Amino acid sequence: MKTKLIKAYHQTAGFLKRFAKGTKNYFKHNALFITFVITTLIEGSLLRFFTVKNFTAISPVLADFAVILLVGSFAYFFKPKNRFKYLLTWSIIFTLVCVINSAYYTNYVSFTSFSLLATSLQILGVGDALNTIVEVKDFSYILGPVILILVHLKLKNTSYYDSVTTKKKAKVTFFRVLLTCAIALGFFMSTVTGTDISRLYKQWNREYVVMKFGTYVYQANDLIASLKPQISPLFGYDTAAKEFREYYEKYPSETSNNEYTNKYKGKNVIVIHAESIQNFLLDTEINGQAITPNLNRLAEEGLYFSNFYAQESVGTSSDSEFTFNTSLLPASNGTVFVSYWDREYVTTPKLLKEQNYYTFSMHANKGNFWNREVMHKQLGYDKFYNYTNDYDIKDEDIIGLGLNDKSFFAQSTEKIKEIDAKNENWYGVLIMLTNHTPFTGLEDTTDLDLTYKYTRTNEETGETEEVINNYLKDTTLGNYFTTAHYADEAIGEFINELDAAGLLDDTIVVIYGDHDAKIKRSEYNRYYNYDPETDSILDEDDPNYDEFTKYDYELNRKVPFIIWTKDEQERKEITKVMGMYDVLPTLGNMLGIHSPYALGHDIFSTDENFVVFPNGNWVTDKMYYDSQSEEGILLDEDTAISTDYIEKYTKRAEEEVTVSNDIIVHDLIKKTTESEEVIKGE
Ligand code: GP9
Ligand code: MN
Repeated sequence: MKTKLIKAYHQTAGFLKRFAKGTKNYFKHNALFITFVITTLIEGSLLRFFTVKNFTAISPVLADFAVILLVGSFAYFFKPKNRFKYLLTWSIIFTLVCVINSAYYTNYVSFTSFSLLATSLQILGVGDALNTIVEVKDFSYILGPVILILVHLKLKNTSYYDSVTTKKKAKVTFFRVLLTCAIALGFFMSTVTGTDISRLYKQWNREYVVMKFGTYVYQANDLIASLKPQISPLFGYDTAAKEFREYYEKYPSETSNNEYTNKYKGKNVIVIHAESIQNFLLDTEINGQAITPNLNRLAEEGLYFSNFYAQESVGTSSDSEFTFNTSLLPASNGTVFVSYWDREYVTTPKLLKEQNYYTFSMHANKGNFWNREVMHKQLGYDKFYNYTNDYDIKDEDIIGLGLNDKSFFAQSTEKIKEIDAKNENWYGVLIMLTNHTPFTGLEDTTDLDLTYKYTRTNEETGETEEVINNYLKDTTLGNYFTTAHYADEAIGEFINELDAAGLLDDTIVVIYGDHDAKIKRSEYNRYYNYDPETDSILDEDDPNYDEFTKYDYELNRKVPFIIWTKDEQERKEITKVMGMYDVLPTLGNMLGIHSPYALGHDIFSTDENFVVFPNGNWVTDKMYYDSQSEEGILLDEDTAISTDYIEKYTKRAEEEVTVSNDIIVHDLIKKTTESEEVIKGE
């Protein structure tokens, strides 16, 4: 018995010794590979640390680990000397993924997509906006390749590259790495649920995908998803068409009958697409001066929808134009204007054309920006007036991306006069531009005082003195107030010009903010927690400190929506929650048009409205729900919310995002109409 025990002891000790030696040897001969794995793994976790914050979760680490091992394993097919080049190439690729996503998240609170490459020219067009979005932390990932290079240089000075492994041994190591990869993958897969797989497939809940599948699986999956515009119409059509039919059977888009039905039928329509105008501006005064006095007046006199959200995705302005005119949501990958412009959509201009309206759009940026020249035709505008062909541009009139709003409106009024003379009815959308990120160029000309003035007693002299702090001056938020103030003045002047030209008599004016200004949360936090004594943000422990939370930020993204007429003033505020996709059903009912494919609702005919965002988040009057983190907040403290309520809207959000994307990708409006015609024998 004793000898048996001794034998077992010796065997175990031998095994442990061999294992330790083997491990030591492995590290000794694979130092470069291990450095590659560790640095790349840390980069992936660091990205989650700076973005979605779940860097301690195990499943994304396992997924990252498996991807890195898989990619890295092929290094063993190279001669030892060339392995460095192979691993460095991949280290740079992984680092780029992290740097770009990190910077992108800083700006858009989401992860980037290959489909944006198609729109990269648009992004370049935004010019110096790029300078403001990159932070030092976004470059921290570069340490990965730097460490790899340093380790390589160190190893080069030793006999490492001469001593490491024979071909046969390399093959064995390759299979060992692959086996480790398979084990990591196995552990990872055991944590994956059906919902996870479905989200990976759909890819619109980007934060969730990164949180669960890690950085590198996300990006690889995104690459596949981004090729979908070319590939996916070939696959999945039958399922999409079936779901499409079922959706509209379950939730038919019905015409409404209420006090506003046909109220503005036959009226001309001017739509003002107010670039980056957020709703809180209307309630904001700086040193007793309103930022948007003209919008305030129009909101007071007209129908003012004060709880209104844009539903844009990466296509920003163009997405809002799309949703406004179609009552569909933006595409889950890429943008409709750039990637899916050739599909058929039911739109406000097209529907009005059936009533003999002349339809047009006007914008003082280049015509090819967001592919508008092509897409506006598809949306049904008879003519798109743009910077390239139709406006007189003097150098001194350029602010930011193009002609300033005041000159744009003045020149547009002349064109509208001509249109009005030639057409019985018309519908025109004017897309503003000056209040565009980075909100610069007007600092020296504004009458808005962004400083903070107060009096205090000088401790030494005992006299009262006035102190002037910069406060919002030279901050992005302050610059935003300045350009928004200018945009508001431009709107005011435009209304006067239209009035003077007699163009308001038979016209309704519709104004919407196209999306929020994408200003960082920290700027708002400072704005709302400003301490004049120290000229900085209050201490978090201060009893007056009131954090501007992530939910405050999301809710503050609201934009104004106003319907105004000169003579028949409604003077009504509608506080029910509403989204951009509710415009076509609501405004359409007033104009006597209807889209059978609208996802939104006529706000005057719904009991409880809800707004779904392209990432699956949703909001009602009772709650804002973040489906990325699966948490929400109550908006009405007096009402209890059940889990059924949350499940109901989360499911509805998924259904809406899916059906909308299917319509876009598979061109379902066109295809199903065609097949119905075939059935009817037309
Ligand atoms: C570009 C303008 C701004 O022409 O509409 O676009 P955005 O950057 O807001 O999408
Ligand atoms: Mn915009």
